[in-house]
Amino acid sequence: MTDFGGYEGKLVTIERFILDQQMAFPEAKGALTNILYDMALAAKIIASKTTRAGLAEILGSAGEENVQGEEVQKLDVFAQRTIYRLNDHTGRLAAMASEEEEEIIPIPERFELGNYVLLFDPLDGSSNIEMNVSVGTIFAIHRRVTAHGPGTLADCLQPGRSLVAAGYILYGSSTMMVYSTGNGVHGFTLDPAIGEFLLSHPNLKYPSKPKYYSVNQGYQPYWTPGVQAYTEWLQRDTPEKKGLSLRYIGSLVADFHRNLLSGGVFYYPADTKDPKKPGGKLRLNYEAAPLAFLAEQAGGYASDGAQAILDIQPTALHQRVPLFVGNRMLVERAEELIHVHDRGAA
Ligand code: AHM
Ligand code: MG
Repeated sequence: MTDFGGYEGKLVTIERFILDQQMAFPEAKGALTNILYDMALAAKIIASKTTRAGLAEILGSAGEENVQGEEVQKLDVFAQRTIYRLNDHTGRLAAMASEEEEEIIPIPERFELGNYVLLFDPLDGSSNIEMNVSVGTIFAIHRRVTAHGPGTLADCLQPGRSLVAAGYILYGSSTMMVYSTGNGVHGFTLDPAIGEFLLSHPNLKYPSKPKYYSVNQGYQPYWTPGVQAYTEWLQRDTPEKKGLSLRYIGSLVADFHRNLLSGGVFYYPADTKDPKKPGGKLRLNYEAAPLAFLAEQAGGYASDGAQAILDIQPTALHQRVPLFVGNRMLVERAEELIHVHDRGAA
């Protein structure tokens, strides 16, 4: 049974929960709390669009967009602008960075600067939208390291270990926001009737008996021997676990979320398919690191195959990294097998 940690039988909005956490852990200052509120608001606005995604063309051709004088906007661009506009003027951030923008995004000069930087993937898996498959937003919040003035690249290139908060929003059969400020992982489900996120998954932990492995098995011919051996190990009954079933949505937030609830491992390894992408596909700063932060908070672990994702010092804003994330025991096994098979260790 879910342990609601004192909230049993109560309707707890995300605002109330965040405020309670702030009072219990006063080091989580007001500004951080407010950035989380703003992400919850962004989630509602983006969700209201993604659930109408299939209608955009019909409405557009019926002239609705023309009346407004607006063109039908791509949803990932819409998500990008929504998050930016909700956060540019609040005085809480020194800079932002997004998968959609090549360089870091400065705070306009006319607004005050704050002590945090926000990195985000506004709509991950957006190629899935046309097929009505779940997509997600991922965000990561660091305290700035520079003393004053506009935020710099150095403020954004911090290891995941320094994150002060991270989370994701999943636009699925319902909309969920899941976040951590370093005091456990908490999930909220949007009740569209009242427009509020309600606490539905307090203190999430990976179940000890994992069920699923998630990987794009279509790339198997390009995998290294270590990843091949690892996948075979996952499929078999072993002393530690029963053989796992394969589930792969191809939408990182949805795959991560399912494994967090059911137990399992998601991996997007480096492979030999595209020599231009030796680090796999996923991005360190706003995909792998925030999910790694949540995974460790939920009793799991994330690795690039050799070391903890959270310990990697980023060198570029959009750098890619191999990612193995899920139950700790499963991810550590990936490290062992990659070490043995791909690095020539005994
Ligand atoms: P995107 O950032 O361009 O949307 O790509 C990221 C997505 C992830 O959601 C997902 O895990 C991965 O791409 C799937 O890639 P593939 O189709 O190669 O399996
Ligand atoms: Mg992405």
